[in-house]
Amino acid sequence: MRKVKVFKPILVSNKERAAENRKVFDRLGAFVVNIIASPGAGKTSFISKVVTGLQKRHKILVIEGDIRGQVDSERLALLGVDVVQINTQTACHLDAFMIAQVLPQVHGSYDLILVENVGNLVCPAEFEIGEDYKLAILSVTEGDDKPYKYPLLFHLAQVVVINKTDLLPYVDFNMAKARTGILQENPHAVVLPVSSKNGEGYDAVIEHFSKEMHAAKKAH
Ligand SMILES: Nc1nc2c(ncn2[C@@H]2O[C@H](COP(=O)(O)OP(=O)(O)OP(=O)(O)O)[C@@H](O)[C@H]2O)c(=O)[nH]1
Ligand SMILES: [Mg+2]
Repeated sequence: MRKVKVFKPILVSNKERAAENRKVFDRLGAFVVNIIASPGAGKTSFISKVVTGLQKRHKILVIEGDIRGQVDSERLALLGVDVVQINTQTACHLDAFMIAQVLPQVHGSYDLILVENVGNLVCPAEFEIGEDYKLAILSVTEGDDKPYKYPLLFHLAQVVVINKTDLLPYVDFNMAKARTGILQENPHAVVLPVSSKNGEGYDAVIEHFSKEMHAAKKAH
């Protein structure tokens, strides 16, 4: 039997690579958001709304992570935003090494880099990529119990967007229960309910990003 020596745990070396990515992001001048949610929760819809709301005043890049294909990239490129695609083949998450592989394709400067992680509520939370923060999206059709059952993401996410609020009349989603579960994991989380269908709540999202980008620029 052949033995392979593992010198460092994968997550430790990922963390080191994430720190290197961070230096590149800093050189680009970018505020970087790692967007994590279940398949279909509305990551691409959210990114579309944010791009539409901010692209007149800010230079934005989207890094799109999917197991296969470029459906979302093509959808976003129609908005005129720069998009870089990563296909993970089998992996259920983006890691810092995958991000590092595409960074040489990124030129110029960006105010905001939005990373759409692979649709999954669990694995992506475990891997840092060099982001400023993780943003979780929970859609009301998934149920108000998700923060209680999948705690890691809600523990780590600085911002939690509750999407598809236009569907609230049709589903048993208790907003107060969801909010309590999120805040139990992270009392400092910013919770932003939105509808990507009718645009409700996006004024607060755009204001939030504008403030974060401004604060990050001042800090550098
Ligand atoms: N009613 C309603 N539908 C929404 C909303 N946001 C997204 N959708 C729909 O939900 C479906 C999935 O949205 P996407 O934005 O593609 O979701 P995603 O998380 O990017 O999906 P994957 O990339 O496949 O994981 C699409 O049919 C959207 O039109 C919303 O706020 N309200
Ligand atoms: Mg998508």
